[in-house]
Amino acid sequence: RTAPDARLGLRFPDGFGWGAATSAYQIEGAAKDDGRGESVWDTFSHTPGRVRGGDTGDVAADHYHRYVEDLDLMKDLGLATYRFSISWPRIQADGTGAPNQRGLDFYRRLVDGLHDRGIAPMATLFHWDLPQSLQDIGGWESRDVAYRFADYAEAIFEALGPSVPVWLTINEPKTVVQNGYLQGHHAPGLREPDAAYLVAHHLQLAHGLAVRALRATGSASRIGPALNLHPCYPADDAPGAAEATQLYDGYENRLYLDSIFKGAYPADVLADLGPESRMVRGIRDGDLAIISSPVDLLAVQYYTPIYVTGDGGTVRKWPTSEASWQQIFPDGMYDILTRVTRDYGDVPLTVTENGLPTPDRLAGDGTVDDIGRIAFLRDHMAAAHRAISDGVPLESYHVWSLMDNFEWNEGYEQRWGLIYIDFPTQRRIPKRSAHWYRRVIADNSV
Ligand code: GBH
Repeated sequence: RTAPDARLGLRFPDGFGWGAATSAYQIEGAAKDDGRGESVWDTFSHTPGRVRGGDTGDVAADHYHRYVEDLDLMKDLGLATYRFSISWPRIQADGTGAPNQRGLDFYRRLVDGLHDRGIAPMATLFHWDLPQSLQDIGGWESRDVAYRFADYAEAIFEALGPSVPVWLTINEPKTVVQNGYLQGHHAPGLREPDAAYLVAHHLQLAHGLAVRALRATGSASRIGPALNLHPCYPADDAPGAAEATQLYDGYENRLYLDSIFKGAYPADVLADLGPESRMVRGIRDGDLAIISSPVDLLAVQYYTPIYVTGDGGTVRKWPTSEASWQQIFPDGMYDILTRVTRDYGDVPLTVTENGLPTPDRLAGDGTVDDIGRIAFLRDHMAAAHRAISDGVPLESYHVWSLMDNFEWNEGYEQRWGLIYIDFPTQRRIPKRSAHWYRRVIADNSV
């Protein structure tokens, strides 16, 4: 085998769901259309020095206006499932009160357009674009915001409930905690460790309240969390590396998984935070019962492993992509999928994000050759296939991302899409990886 687009001959189970993913702030643009309010990412991206090149999501890939063309591109790829997120400030400009009909109408048109093309919608309720008005009253540090989220979820379920078969609650609570409140690279841009884990608790609470809100409508749709999980490995045999890895895993994975699937936060993490931490003091009787409300599936997002040293630091072992935080390690996909099945039972799994940025260029002949993306996706799909063969109940897989988009603090420089966006003209050009993926989907095999 020489060419990355050569076939491995790995056939997936009949009906396996091949998909692609996006999120509202990263693709929609139309920041002021139809009564949309401001989110923390509008504030953050418009603050000088926060995003590379001063980029913002004001226009992004203009998907809000071009969604019909984008739906046709999805159909052309042969997608079985499309994961997108709903912009809270389009539905409630200030994060509270009666839903904005024009905002709901956009998602109604999108969902209908997916059904018309035989594509199953998978909708995330929250992919980081918190209404700024709610940040002004404390954001996720405020317990009340979890209840505001439940009201928002209820309004969405009432408007769209039955036509969306799979709901995801909160995208990557860990990223809000770590990047929004520890490192400050994401909105709201804070560096407050004590606040960060209280935020984690309130995000988990919000997740559980949304699960209950869906059940209260009597909907037959399924719902679950969307967690970015990191397999953690000791960097070496140094004394303490294994122990440090265990605690690291607690903060990366078990904090979120155990609270949902076991109804308890991991004891080692709670002990490390300490009884006086704002999080531990913020946990009330009954919260864990809400957080562990039974879910129908677990959405896993896998990008990179983490190697932990004896002093609790991290090192790189594998080549990185254009994103310096990402080490390319396909076996990590196998490890994380088999691990969640082993530790949390046979809850159905979906991979809702996996991908990498590549240095894509629009060539003179109008093509985009992203052969590195093909190799990456092929190797990760092969690892997912191996996990399925070993009994993991994986039902679908979504490439991050359907199209190039606003990559948060990195702006538009990193290109993650199967479809190239020429941002000055908003022209869409399926990359070589898109043509490759179309064949994978058609053959149900890599
Ligand atoms: C996902 O996050 C997101 O869900 C998605 O929106 C995003 O576009 C995609 O992956 C690609 O990044 O600035 O060095 O502190 C993946 C987890 C968390 C990885 C934040 C990058 C920032 C690293 N991401 N992290 S740094």
